[in-house]
Amino acid sequence: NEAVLTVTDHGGWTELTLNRPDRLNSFNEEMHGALAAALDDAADESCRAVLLTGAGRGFCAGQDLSARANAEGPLDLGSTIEAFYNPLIRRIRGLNKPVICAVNGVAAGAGANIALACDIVLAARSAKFIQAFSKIGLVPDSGGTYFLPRLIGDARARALMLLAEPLAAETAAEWGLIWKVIDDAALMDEARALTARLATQPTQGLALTKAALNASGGNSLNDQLDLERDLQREAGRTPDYREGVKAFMEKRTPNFTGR
Ligand code: T3D
Repeated sequence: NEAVLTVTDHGGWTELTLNRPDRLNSFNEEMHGALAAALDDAADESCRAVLLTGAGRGFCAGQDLSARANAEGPLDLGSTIEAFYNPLIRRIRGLNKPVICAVNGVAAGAGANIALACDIVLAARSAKFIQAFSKIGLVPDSGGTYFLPRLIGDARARALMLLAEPLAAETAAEWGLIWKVIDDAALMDEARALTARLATQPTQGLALTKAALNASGGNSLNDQLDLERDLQREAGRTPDYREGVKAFMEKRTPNFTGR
């Protein structure tokens, strides 16, 4: 019985691979549980960056619908959102280090929005993003209605969500939905190199930057300026900030410890 999530410790950073390839890595409760536990483990300071990807030809097709199809009587999907998807998005956004997503193939439903919750999204040239929810009568979840209009504007977000048409990776990058498109064969090498590089950076400063950006969506400029002040105060107290300035003055590469 193969693990539904593969966790690889690369020494300083962790690679998490959704591993239900014959179901396009769609989520069942077991995979939710494994991913939640792995993200909680990744909060440890020994891990300084996380890479999330999928096994096989897809990234993630959202909720595994086979369990839903056999259900008798009305389902309370609100309770599964509350129990699984919302905590997952909060874990990714709240993790105190960068989360990189390598979208290796189709990302549909919650799978698309889980990718968008990550800090830096790379996608294979062949990948597609599908807000599949409307096709089965559901509402986009996992933060999609928050992230999508902010990333690409309301007009594009609305059409994607109402039509459920696939968005090609290249268009996604042109529109600012994701960071970069990479040739399929090079995706994982590039994603790993990027994650490994981030794991050598001033982790606390990156975590505080992430906190500032997370808050930006709902803050006024005044509130955001106050927050930047508070976070900068914290960043200024870190050993990595000291090291960064010292290395700059000494014209050498800084040796950050993540503290
Ligand atoms: O229920 C709740 O808790 C509420 C939460 C909701 C969150 C959600 O994510 S709702 C949205 C759920 N996801 C979808 O609606 C997407 C369903 N999948 C697709 O539309 C297509 O599979 C794709 C467009 C993603 C890919 O199409 P294609 O043609 O490349 O592959 P395929 O042939 O459709 O899929 C390959 C296999 O994976 C296939 O199984 P088979 O025929 O080989 O035995 C297919 O049934 C299976 N699969 C794909 N997605 C799912 C799935 N099985 C279960 N659940 C899936 N979501």
